[in-house]
Amino acid sequence: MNSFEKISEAVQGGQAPEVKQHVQQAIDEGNDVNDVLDALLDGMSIIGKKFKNNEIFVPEVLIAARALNGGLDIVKPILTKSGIEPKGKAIIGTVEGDLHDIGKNLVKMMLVGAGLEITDLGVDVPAERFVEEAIEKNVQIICISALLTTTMDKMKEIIDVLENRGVRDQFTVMVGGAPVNAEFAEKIGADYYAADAATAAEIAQKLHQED
Ligand code: B12
Repeated sequence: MNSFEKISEAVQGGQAPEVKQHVQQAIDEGNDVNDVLDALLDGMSIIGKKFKNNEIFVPEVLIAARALNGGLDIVKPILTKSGIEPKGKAIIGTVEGDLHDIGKNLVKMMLVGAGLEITDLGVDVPAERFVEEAIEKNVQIICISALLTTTMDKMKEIIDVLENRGVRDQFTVMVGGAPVNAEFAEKIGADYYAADAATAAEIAQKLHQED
């Protein structure tokens, strides 16, 4: 088994110390940190499939998620080491009723790496709070994550609150998460959809070049 396979296996097994050890080893061997990240996500993606097929249940998923986060803690400083002045500000959060935060945290990490200053509102964030924080922190971009088909409509609610308060034009709204796609983003009136964290960072960077 190569280092990447070991990382993926250890995430699937929820073995936090092993994940950290293999991640560190892969980095020390000189592997590209993006490939190490892919190996971590590969483990989680397999867990996702097993969860879907009822082969494993919430506790196993949580243990795998904790192991994944241990590995992410090691790659994070490397991915975010941009050493440049913030190029703009964004807030990010997961919608009300939704507790999934692994993808959100990855997007946050990549945006920090792209040079943005990020305020993380966490999970289960009501629409009003997204808007209040965006205004108070004077951000340019509002990033919204949803992982459940039952919560993705909360994204529309945030856009409605922005419109009702007459501030919709002040912000760029970017949405993402497994059930979300470009068509849904357009339907609810979001400005951008990104399928993954790297694309989200590319979009954010482009937006600032246009300023
Ligand atoms: C881990 C997990 C959990 C963990 C969450 C731990 C945590 N701290 O996040 C726990 C065990 C708590 C959990 C609970 C539940 N879960 Co869950 N969970 C998952 C699982 C297996 C993986 C999600 C994940 O982290 N993926 C890895 C990350 C990296 O990927 P990602 O989140 O998609 O993020 C990427 C992109 O989507 C994008 N992105 C994400 N956010 C954003 C935001 C922006 C702005 C942008 C641009 C991009 C972007 O970039 C990310 C990185 O590239 C998925 C299965 C799956 N395949 O998605 C189910 C899944 C999402 N869960 C599901 C369900 C049903 C539940 C529960 C209802 C189960 C239950 N019966 O209790 C609860 C709901 C709890 C709640 N209220 O939120 C279903 C949802 C089905 C649906 N259609 O709605 C899924 C799809 C599993 C399934 N197939 O049945 N879950």
